Amino acid sequence: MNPPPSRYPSHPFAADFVWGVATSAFQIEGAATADGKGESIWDRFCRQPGAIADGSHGDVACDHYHRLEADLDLIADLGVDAYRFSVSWPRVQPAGQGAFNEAGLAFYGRLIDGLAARGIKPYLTLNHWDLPQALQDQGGWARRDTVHRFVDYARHVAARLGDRVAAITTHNEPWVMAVLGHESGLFAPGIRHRGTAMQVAHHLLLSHGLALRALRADACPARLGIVLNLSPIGPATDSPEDAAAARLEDGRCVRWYMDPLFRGQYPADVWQHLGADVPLVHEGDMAAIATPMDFLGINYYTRGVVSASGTWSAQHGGKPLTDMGWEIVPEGLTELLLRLHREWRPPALYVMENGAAFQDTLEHTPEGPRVHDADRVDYIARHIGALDDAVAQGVPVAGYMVWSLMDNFEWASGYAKRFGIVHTDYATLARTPKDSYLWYRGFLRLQAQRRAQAAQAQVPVP
Ligand code: IFM
Repeated sequence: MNPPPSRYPSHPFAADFVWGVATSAFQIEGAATADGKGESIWDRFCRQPGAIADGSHGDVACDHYHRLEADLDLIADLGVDAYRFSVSWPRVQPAGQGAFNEAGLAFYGRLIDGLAARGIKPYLTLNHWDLPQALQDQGGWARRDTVHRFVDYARHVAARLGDRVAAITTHNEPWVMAVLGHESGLFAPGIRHRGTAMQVAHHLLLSHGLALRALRADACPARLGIVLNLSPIGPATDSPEDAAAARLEDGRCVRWYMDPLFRGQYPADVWQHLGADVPLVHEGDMAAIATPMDFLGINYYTRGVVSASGTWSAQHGGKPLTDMGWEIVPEGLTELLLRLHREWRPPALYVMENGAAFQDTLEHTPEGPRVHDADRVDYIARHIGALDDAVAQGVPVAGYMVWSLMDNFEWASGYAKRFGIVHTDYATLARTPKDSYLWYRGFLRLQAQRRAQAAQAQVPVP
């Protein structure tokens, strides 16, 4: 299927705008113990009864580790400029400190070289949640020493791979690791303690800043940043109580990360609200966290609606939902990008993840297997339109990546939630490009044509 071009956003994007697709190591690689890989906190967490909705784990996942070449071809056929992936820390440094695992590093070397050979820019994430379990056994991200272990790991990976990637991001979604991992306990390592969560968040931010300083001192040529999951968060009603609740939730989810990264301070209202749960901050920490970045990455999926009687209200104002139960609010992306630009002025912004889970059906037709995921096509098209609206209003957005290349392990939801633009058959591990893949490919071809036309128009007539 090739949807009509009228479905594509009409404005041309800048010639150097980066279009991509994203994944993360634990969600697709599998090969949980292959070639010397160490255990991660997610390997361990999946073994806890009831932790994962369908009782699954990441041992095989999409088996990307053993299907690298075919998956690289899928990425290349899509026509993207960039591929965002993460390095599994326990694959390259099994104990999280000490010896590095050459076989693990070699895998990422092959991945990066394979992308380069296909003309695709690698965007590398150092930490997409899979902390080595050996470090968790010593206290994990709640322990200050883990900050220094991360900096060592970052320096080693950057020294080995940093000259072959376009960008390195330190952490993916520190809020998720801190709050879902250590306050609600829904994600690994499954801790339920707010004070611990706030200390974890501080250590993640600190390790980001110290890693940036170290990589710059090592003359790492890649552009450096972090990726936050952010949403516009508003009140459920006009009541002052709901407004106050929404402001606080915005403080905990957005300002708690943006203020230290761009202003070197935590928001005073949230600090006061936390009482005894505030993190221990050493002298110099805040300046380190605010080390200037080359870009800020954001992941956008939905908005937040908050009421005083219970945060993240269930009232959805009639908006359609994805299979995650998340409201579909493309205009929220425009609003968010405008606010980030207005309030914190990041030097450049990338939408590092955007996409949706829907119940897809794999159909066996005479032409072969097909997945008609019109909902996902619509979701992506409307969000690219919303991004376009922000760009038109002057926000310096430099790139956009669809989450995700293929259906994969969706954390505590297991394999039941499908975010891929490529369908994964978990029985056979066959990949089938969905209509959304074909749509995105068509969109990217149109962008490439426009770029070529623009370049031609600039060539002086002899
Ligand atoms: O699958 C996740 C990803 O790992 C981080 N961002 C949100 C996605 C969808 O839940």
